[in-house]
Amino acid sequence: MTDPTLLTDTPLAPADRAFVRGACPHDCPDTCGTIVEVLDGRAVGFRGDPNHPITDGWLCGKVRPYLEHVYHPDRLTTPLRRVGPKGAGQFAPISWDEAIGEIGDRWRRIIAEYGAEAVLPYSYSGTLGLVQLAVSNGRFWNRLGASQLERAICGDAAQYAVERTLGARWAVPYADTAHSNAILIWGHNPASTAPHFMPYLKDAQRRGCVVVVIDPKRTRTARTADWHVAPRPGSDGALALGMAHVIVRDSAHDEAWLAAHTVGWPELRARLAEFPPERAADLCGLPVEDVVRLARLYATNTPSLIKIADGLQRNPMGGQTTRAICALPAITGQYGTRGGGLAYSTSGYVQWDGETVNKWADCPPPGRVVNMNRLGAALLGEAADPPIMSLYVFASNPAAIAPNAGAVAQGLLRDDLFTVVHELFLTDTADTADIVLPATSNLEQTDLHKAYGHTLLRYNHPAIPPLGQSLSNWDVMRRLATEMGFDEPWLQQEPDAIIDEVLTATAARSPFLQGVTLERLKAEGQVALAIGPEAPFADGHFPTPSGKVELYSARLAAEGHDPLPNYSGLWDDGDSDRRLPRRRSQGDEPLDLITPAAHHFVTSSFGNGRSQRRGEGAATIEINPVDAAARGIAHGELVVVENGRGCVTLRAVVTDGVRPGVVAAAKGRWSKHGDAAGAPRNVNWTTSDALGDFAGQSTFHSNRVWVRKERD
Ligand SMILES: Nc1nc2c(c(=O)[nH]1)N[C@H]1C(S)=C(S)[C@@H](COP(=O)(O)OP(=O)(O)OC[C@H]3O[C@@H](n4cnc5c(=O)[nH]c(N)nc54)[C@H](O)[C@@H]3O)O[C@H]1N2
Ligand SMILES: Nc1nc2c(c(=O)[nH]1)N[C@H]1C(S)=C(S)[C@@H](COP(=O)(O)OP(=O)(O)OC[C@H]3O[C@@H](n4cnc5c(=O)[nH]c(N)nc54)[C@H](O)[C@@H]3O)O[C@H]1N2
Ligand SMILES: [Mo]
Repeated sequence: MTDPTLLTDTPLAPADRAFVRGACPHDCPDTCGTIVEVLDGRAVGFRGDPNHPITDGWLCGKVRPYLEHVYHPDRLTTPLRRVGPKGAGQFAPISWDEAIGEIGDRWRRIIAEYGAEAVLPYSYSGTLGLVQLAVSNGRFWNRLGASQLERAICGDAAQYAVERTLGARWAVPYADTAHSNAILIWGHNPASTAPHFMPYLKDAQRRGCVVVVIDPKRTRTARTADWHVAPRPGSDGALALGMAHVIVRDSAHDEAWLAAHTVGWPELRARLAEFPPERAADLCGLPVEDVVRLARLYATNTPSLIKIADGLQRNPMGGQTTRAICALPAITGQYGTRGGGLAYSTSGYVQWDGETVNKWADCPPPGRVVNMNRLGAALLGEAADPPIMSLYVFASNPAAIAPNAGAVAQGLLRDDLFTVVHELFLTDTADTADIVLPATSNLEQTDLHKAYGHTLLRYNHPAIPPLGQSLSNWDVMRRLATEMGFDEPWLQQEPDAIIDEVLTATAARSPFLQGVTLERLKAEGQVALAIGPEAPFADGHFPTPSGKVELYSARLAAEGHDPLPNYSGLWDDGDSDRRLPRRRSQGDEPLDLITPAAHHFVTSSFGNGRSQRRGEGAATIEINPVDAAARGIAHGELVVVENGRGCVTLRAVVTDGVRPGVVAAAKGRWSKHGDAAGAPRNVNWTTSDALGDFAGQSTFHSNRVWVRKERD
């Protein structure tokens, strides 16, 4: 373990205690600076770093009780081998040598028969660190020649859309909201999912900035807004194009800016003719006055900022929806202005040098690609050549978080599938493993974190020794490499050597990393990227092939997509309807089920936390009084939520906080904890594993379900 860094800037620190700087590793744009108080090798305090400008000394409700997570009585401390039937969750402890030896034996046999592509690593966002995620996703698996995982479960359609339109994922910083006169928070719920943005929003509001939230659900953020607009799920593309139509009709657009900085304005302008506000309003299920008012509010209260995240694009039109929204700041000439433009993600400022992270040049050609959203189908035969014979899961809990959970469960229960799960806890996924390996928590490992909501890098010093025999992701990769007989030195590097190597290689081509060194990161806590005070795109240059905002994208055209932002209306994949075996009674129309973030969990992380579970309460579904009455459902009753893919029982919350036709149930519950009727299921037993329009995107929110009283 690296020596804990004693913080000398904590004057009242008792002499026997160490205060160790860290970074919150969880999937959240805020990537907080943390301070761990350590006494005799045990963490006794955990708080937000007052010297971190975004964290500002406070932590969210999810990670405030972090020490409960670290010292949870259910933490795994030794490797385990399955002793009961597949999926029964019965295990016996074994040593690391036995576990690694058994994995090696099984893999050698599988590889001899089927080739290395029969092994699929599955990981996502349990931690977002450079070493424990990015490098652990890459090097060993590439050397092995395993299947590649297409990691498209979260925001890939939006990322792709933003890159195709603007050339880079750069975003207006939180603090620039000080210059905004209007902020449209569109399909995003920062009060839960980016909590450290909220003080900036409140300050802006106090100054008179108008805040609008566009979300089918009245979220915590929507409750704080000046205006909540609740369109139908998936209709946002029509809303954006309808707003653009009004802006042009009002001559509130910026013709000079469009001429200088965009490609395809005449074509888009022609497209806008198809979206008069009446049609947009009809598609969105909104009064036409609201579409007009929203357009005017946006175009006249400049600088006006649009802030989006990923909820809005988890549907079959998510990519084109994002393109339509990206067009609005161009039409009003606001890219490059402070407090205007688009705030999506800052993750594009630095992309770690791919070769150093992955070592492609020293590895066999990349294996075939499996989309993580299709896990169930892939395990059940969609990935046929070769079949997937071994699954290695780390930093993810696919049995709880992947769509179409019934298919995932069926795939995981395949008797001939050899599954290894590296975890802190016996999750839904770990219960289906043949071998379970104990993972360190973030307090027990070294890493470097960059954020997707701001531009500070932060080093995570290990604060305490690993609990029990737990090992970090990278330490397990090192053992697996040795077991498989790989002797490349880059499979055995220490974390600091990796961080140093990746930083140096990335800095060689990224001006934003100038002056950022491992030494500074270790000594200073966070280090800011060298971005300067200007707004993104302030120089009028966009790193697209044309150097302009590509309203018309030749690249998208070449890829077979509509080159202009569009609203196609292609919503449900039809699967849910087609496969529902029965029931059409008592006005029983399907409803659109959206599954947004839970306030107290990070997807399924903390789903077993005592404080977080208490905070989150029962497994519920919000339903509008109109829809509840039509189905004879009273507040607090158990309801069955079902479609052709599966079902889950939830407790009804009858509320006008969701619009008619829409129901909402939070993501992230563990199936093994039981739904509201005690069955081992969660909402993902109903969600779709169809792929979206761009980049293999997940489509969790395009999910038609039937809702009925449990005893009907
Ligand atoms: N507390 C908490 N924080 C988290 C997470 C968590 O699970 N819990 N998850 C983390 C992760 S993995 C991510 S990707 C981010 C996501 O951050 P967000 O995108 O902010 O979170 P979501 O709740 O997924 O989606 C945001 C909102 O989109 C709305 N929505 C759904 N469909 C539509 C639509 O078609 N149109 C519109 N306008 N709105 C729609 C939902 O009602 C929801 O309120 O948050 C991160 N932070
Ligand atoms: N219904 C529905 N489902 C969704 C979504 C939705 O909107 N609706 N959103 C999706 C989105 S946006 C995302 S990003 C995914 C997230 O899905 P996942 O990436 O699977 O994230 P988590 O559910 O947080 O699970 C992470 C697991 O990693 C473990 N872990 C944490 N740190 C480490 C570590 O250092 N090493 C190892 N080996 N394990 C570790 C944790 O204990 C936890 O069990 O979920 C998706 N699921
Ligand atoms: Mo995500």
